[in-house]
Amino acid sequence: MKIVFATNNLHKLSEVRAVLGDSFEIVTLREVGITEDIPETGATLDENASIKARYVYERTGLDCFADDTGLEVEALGGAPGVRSARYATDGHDFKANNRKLLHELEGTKCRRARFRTVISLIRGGVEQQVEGVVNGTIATEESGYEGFGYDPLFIPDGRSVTFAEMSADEKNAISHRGRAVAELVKLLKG
Ligand code: ITT
Repeated sequence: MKIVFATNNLHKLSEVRAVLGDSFEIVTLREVGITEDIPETGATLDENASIKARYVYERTGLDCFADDTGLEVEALGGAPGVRSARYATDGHDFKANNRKLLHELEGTKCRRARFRTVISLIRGGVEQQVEGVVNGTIATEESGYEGFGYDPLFIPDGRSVTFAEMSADEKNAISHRGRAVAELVKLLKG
């Protein structure tokens, strides 16, 4: 089954490909001729996932899905949340985002956080949403080089290492995106 994944994030693409396996052929934005950044103007993850998926459906008429993900930190009232990509700067500067997060949490005892992924699927013109969540804590310094984004700072509950210290398979087995994609598979196979 062919389906377009509306992302420009190559890390996401490889994580999702690994979970979806061989039964689905993931087509990239570039392969369907969409080279521009899709504007993420929504106020919530749900809205942005929907905006990205609808953009692709309107342009191509193909079955597609989009993921919007945010890191929600309890002591920061849920920030950076929907602004996770542009927390420190206008771009996707992972290093600067992590530095800012550590700075904001300096001296803070409560370091509880969660990653949340919302996926919007459009199939046959009908849209459905699923989500995946993983709870954890924000470390006091970066560790590990795997993954991307806030992974070097996020220690999922039940583990003593960050996502960036895990293999892609280990992260996918418990992560927000792994869980959301498992729900997506249920929709696609249902
Ligand atoms: P697309 O919109 O093209 O899919 P993006 O990088 O803009 O890619 P999001 O808006 O969904 O993706 O993600 C916002 C940011 O959240 C992203 O830039 C990372 O900093 C962070 N993020 C998302 N998923 C993550 C993960 O699995 N691990 C660590 N950080 C993550």
